[in-house]
Amino acid sequence: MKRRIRSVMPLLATTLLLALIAAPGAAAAGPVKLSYANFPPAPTFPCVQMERWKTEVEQRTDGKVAVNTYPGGTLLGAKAMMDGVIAGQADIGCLCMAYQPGRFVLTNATGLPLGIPNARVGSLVLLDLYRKYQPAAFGKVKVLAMFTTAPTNIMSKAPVRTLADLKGMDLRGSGGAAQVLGAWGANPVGMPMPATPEALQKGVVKGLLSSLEVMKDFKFAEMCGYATMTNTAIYPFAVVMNMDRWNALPDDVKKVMEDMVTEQSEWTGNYMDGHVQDAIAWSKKTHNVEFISLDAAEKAQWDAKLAPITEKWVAGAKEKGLAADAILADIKAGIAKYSK
Ligand code: DTR
Repeated sequence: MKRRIRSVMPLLATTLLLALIAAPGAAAAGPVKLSYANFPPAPTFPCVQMERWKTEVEQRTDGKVAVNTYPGGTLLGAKAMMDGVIAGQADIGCLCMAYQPGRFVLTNATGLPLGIPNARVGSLVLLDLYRKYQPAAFGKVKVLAMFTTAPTNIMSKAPVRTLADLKGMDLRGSGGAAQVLGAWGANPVGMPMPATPEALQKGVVKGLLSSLEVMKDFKFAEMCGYATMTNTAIYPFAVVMNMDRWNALPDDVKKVMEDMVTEQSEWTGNYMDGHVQDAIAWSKKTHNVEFISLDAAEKAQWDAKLAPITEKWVAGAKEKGLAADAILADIKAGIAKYSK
């Protein structure tokens, strides 16, 4: 008898093991693990908002979800983000729409010089625009947040006080910001933000057009002694999730994430606006950066040069069958609504 039991033991053990392997869901009752890719370094605002989202989601789902974050392009780089998420190389990814301007034509309209006054307003306007028009560019992913930078300003090694100072200057900017630089007579050099510190160091560019928090987060204040307050076009961002991974989530987890879309977008806008103020104070105090204001007459000249950018976008968007005039009207109405 004993012998017989002993002989079936290995069989039982094997059966049990096979059952465990065949039913990983039942065996591993641990959290759903999600990978979240981001392209810039950890201290920058896209990654700060990523960590905030991770913490909130993990708490609000009572540990049903564990988010592994990958800042600094360690999982997906700036331009590979959207396709990488669609292909499932990362479950979630954060992308800057300006790095692929032809791909996100509709939502990139928020990057036109239309007077978005701050990142909070920009983020809410962008999210509304996305929700209303549901652009095909986001059709293969689940959008978890959309937000914008604060308006952009010139940071440079040499002072820029007039359009003449800007003429032919090699400055870094992507998408809408690159068009703005071109319209002012500078020489726009396109590259994602993480490539910019080296380009500045090597002198490939003499400055950049971006939101000012990068003076602190990328320590550009060490190399750029001047900032010219142009307060122009923002950069739009999106956080997207692989559709199959989204569909496979339990309903209560989906609800937590769904409920966070507007909140996270607005939180990021507010964080950005506050952080820009910190970065300005820090740059003045720590590196004695001079912040140059344009007088009204000079600013009017700069603004006048930007009108053709919007006209060009309207023509291109109409060619693609987009309701360009309505889109611009919605952006302007959204700016008025959220600026109150
Ligand atoms: N200004 C855009 C986007 C941007 C602004 N701040 C950061 C920080 C990290 C990455 C991107 C950005 C840009 O210049 O690319």
